[in-house]
Amino acid sequence: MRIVIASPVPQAVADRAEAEFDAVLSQERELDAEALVATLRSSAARGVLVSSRQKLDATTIAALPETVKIIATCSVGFDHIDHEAARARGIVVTNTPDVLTDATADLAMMLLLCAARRAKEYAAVMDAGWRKRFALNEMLGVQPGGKNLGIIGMGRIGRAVASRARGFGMHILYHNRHRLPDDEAIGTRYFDMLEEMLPHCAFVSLHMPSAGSPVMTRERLDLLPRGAILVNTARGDLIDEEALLAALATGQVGAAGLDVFRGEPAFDLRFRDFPNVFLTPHMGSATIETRNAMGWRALDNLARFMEGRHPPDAINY
Ligand code: 8YV
Repeated sequence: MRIVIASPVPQAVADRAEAEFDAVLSQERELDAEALVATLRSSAARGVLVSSRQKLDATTIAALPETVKIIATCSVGFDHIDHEAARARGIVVTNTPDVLTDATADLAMMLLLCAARRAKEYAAVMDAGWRKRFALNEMLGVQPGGKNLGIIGMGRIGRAVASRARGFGMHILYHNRHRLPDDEAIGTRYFDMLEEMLPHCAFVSLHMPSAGSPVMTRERLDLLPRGAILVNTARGDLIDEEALLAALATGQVGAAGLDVFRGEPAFDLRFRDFPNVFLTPHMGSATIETRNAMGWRALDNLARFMEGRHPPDAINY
């Protein structure tokens, strides 16, 4: 089956694609929507592998040639694809769950610790040459142990973060669409109402899909204990960024670790002005092991489709 790989992928993934498929690769650049449609049209490919950076909105889906029957995204989120428009055209959309859980949870903990322990400020001191030792009461961070971490969205990644946070001695509170069956066993406390959970959370980490509107609004940020620390490795549109900037300016939010932003890769440059905000460029799944596993998983979905079987990670059929 001919496929288009619309984004540069790890070499092992490219090698497998070329071995198992009639693959049209794009190892030098991400194909934008226009180039993607043109390549799919000229190649008459039946499948395409994309990343979360490629936006396949209704207009792009409508422009896809009839030959396209499956879109395999190398991401667990699929808010960059109008999967209902794809379904209306008989196009299956698949994602890559599970394989990026650990990498993303690791980055969430990294951001939590970097925010709590003033990593950006410490790095700036060293970059400037570190000329003076700090006194016992200077440049102090906060310790996660013994503190409450509020997890918003207790899916695979949320649970993996909870497991890591417990290792740091944190107590896990969570808000989710439903209560988990094993709260007692894993020591978590469920809150049906986010507004009831937030006043108890010295730390909050977001792990839910894009909701189309902010979950962390000004009102909810104001419910947090003063100085709370916010982490986001999920989606930028989950936070009212103007409200967060204001909360950071007053100290209501004491620090933040952010990997995702509205309007990526453009992001609100005012976040750079805060020494207590640690920023990363949407790299939750960005490890060698995970990006290979994601590519493998996407190719598995394409291979199953090629064999006439339903892809295991289909999200719209
Ligand atoms: C992607 C992401 O993994 O998986 C997701 O939903 O948010 C991203 O981290 C990455 O952009 C590769 O597509």
